[in-house]
Amino acid sequence: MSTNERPTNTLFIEVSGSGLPEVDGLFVPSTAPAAESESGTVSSLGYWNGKMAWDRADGKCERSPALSYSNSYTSWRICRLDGHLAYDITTEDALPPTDREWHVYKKGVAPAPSVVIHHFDPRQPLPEANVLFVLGGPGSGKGTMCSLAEAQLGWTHLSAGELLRKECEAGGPTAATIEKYITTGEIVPHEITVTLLKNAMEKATRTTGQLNFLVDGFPRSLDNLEGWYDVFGREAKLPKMLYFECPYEELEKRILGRAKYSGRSDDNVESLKLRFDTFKAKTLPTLELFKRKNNVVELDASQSREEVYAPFRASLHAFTDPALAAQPLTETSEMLLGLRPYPKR
Ligand code: UP5
Ligand code: MG
Repeated sequence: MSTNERPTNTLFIEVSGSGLPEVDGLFVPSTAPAAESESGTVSSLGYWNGKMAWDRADGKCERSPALSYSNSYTSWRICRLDGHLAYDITTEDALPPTDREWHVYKKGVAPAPSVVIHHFDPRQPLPEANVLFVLGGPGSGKGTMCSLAEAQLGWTHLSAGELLRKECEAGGPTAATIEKYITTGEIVPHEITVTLLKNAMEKATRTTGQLNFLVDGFPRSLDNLEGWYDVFGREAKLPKMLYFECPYEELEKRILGRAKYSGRSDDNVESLKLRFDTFKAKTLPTLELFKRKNNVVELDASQSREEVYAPFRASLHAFTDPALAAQPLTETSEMLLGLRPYPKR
């Protein structure tokens, strides 16, 4: 592929925690003019040695691009302000690695930095996300279908319950409150949940460029919806709701099946009954509101996984990348659909 056919470099890179102020900061797509590099590769604007390249956003570095690839050393490198090397990492990866430590030229003085790749300029507000709410009784298959949409169709799945459980495990200041509400099947105060959702959405958008979100298990009450409006604004478009209809007997069967391996403190008959009571009292009025606004797609979730997936996938179609929609089922998707066993744990 010639350099002219490469996609435009639109990624932004944030380097932090290096302990070297002259390295920490934002790196933006390079504006260095096309040139022949040390290995003789002719690069186009935004590229160096055939790979994407970045300049310091403050324009202070003597060397441009200040974050670029060296073919001679097969390594990504970050420069100090004077143009000397501060960090490198030997790899042929197409982008600067974010999952491994970089080699430090002043070992013992400076720690390896953390490198975050942003798909949108972190100095600008994010573009508006495309959100769908997915609701239904406990065990109706929300998580399974949203995971399928993520594995197969490129959507980002955010389970409000999962975010709350992770926050609880992390043991932060809200952990005890969350644990109390989850075990009794009640709804966690919306300030906690909406903040977790907003942060997770922003992080996913910035680091993956992803704008299609399935928000699973939220809003579980009219109060939750108020919390959403408080944070995302009343003028923002109200997301559509996909509602999973499933009778209690089937929910109980599924939750007790899952209880054998889930490790969830609320996967038992007692908690399930409390969760179901909360669902009827608090969540169904939310469904009614969305129905009145003509903003719901109802799906019969009591059917087999494949029978639920077909209409679910169809409801996402308008926003799904056509190339992903056309691809054959991935192994993960086959497992989620129950067509292939999970590997033994
Ligand atoms: N399964 C799935 N689909 C199947 C099918 N079609 N046929 C046969 N089996 C099927 O599925 C459950 C089980 O059924 C799995 O074993 C699956 O393989 C099988 P799953 O996809 O996990 O169902 P899901 O609807 O996601 O069930 P979940 O238990 O997660 O729903 P809940 O709504 O109860 O749980 P959530 O995690 O959303 O919330 C937990 C608690 O967190 C709440 O009770 C509440 O206390 C708190 N919470 C809040 O306070 N606020 C929030 O906004 C969110 C949560
Ligand atoms: Mg779930």
